[in-house]
Amino acid sequence: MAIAHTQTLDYPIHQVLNPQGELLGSLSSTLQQTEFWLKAYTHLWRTRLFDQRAIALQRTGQLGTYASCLGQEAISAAIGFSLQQNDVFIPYYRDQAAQLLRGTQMRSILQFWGGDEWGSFDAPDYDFPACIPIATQITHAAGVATALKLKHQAQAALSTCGDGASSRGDFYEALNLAGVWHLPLVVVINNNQWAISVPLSQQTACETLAQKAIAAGILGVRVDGNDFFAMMMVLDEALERARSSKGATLIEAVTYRLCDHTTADDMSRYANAKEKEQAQHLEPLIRFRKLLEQQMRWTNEQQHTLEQELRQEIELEVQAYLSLEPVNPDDMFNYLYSELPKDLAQQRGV
Ligand SMILES: Cc1ncc(C[n+]2csc(CCOP(=O)(O)OP(=O)(O)O)c2C)c(N)n1
Ligand SMILES: [Mg+2]
Repeated sequence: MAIAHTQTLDYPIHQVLNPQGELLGSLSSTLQQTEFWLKAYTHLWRTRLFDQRAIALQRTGQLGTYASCLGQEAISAAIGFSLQQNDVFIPYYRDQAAQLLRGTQMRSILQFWGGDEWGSFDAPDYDFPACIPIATQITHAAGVATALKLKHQAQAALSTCGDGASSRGDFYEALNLAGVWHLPLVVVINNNQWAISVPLSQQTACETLAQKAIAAGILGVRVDGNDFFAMMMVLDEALERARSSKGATLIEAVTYRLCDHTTADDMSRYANAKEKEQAQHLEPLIRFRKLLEQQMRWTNEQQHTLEQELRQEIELEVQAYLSLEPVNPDDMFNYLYSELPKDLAQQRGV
């Protein structure tokens, strides 16, 4: 008997708002409200302008390093808007949009990237700091989801990671546990097509990342990560499944990293400029603006005012960050050991 070839797995990409700014399907009652559109659009721009400002701070020597979320804002903003207050958010480092919605201040995000770990601790009680080690946060999230399940609480744990992270053992182990223990967990992959300079095609032979859910026995979904509305709809459903004990969901949000990996990278050395240029046309803020122009007669003047107000809001936070007391470099030796090993004691002595 011949073993059948792997079949093609059909995971359509859910889309509600197309790149022309047209709504393709009906929206839930919350998503229909134009006040909500404005709130969401404002937040997407808040995130983008904050991101730009953070890069400018880094380029002028006022921030250590920074991981931009340019082009990927809709994924994280939708997460922030769809989580309930007592859900647990276990983010990674491109989740500025959701973190801000959860209550983290811009000054704290800057403080963290400025090299001061205290910036990580400005999150609501339930949430975790943004995780830098790749994929370890998914195992933590499975642990959180286990605790929520044992306590019989109608809460969900939601964690995020990149496409590269989905090749790590931690990712598969966490998903496996989520399946076998039927955990209230949602994992969102920000598939931005790159893991630093490694393109997705060199990362995995899987046709989609959503299909990685199959082996874990959980639900997998693929969604246009540049479509804020589709993201909201998929997330609402996945979170509701988690909260009502219906099991875990893996969401692959398809997008493109329109920025360098971090400020320590230069993607022009490895990325195809044409591919990036094409991705530019699909990014989330352009299509949202088209929707507002078509449905709400959004004007250039309104856009200008919005950006000006946001810039003022951001500047206050930047000034608050810049006036923080610098950290004591000795702190990196001070809190790891009760008694400092010899070699570290020597280093501190220098
Ligand atoms: C455990 C671990 N290994 C390696 C690294 C170095 N590293 C930082 S980001 C990154 C690529 C991650 O790519 P992806 O998961 O696609 O996320 P993206 O940065 O594209 O959002 C790597 C390998 C790390 N931070 N942690
Ligand atoms: Mg990536």
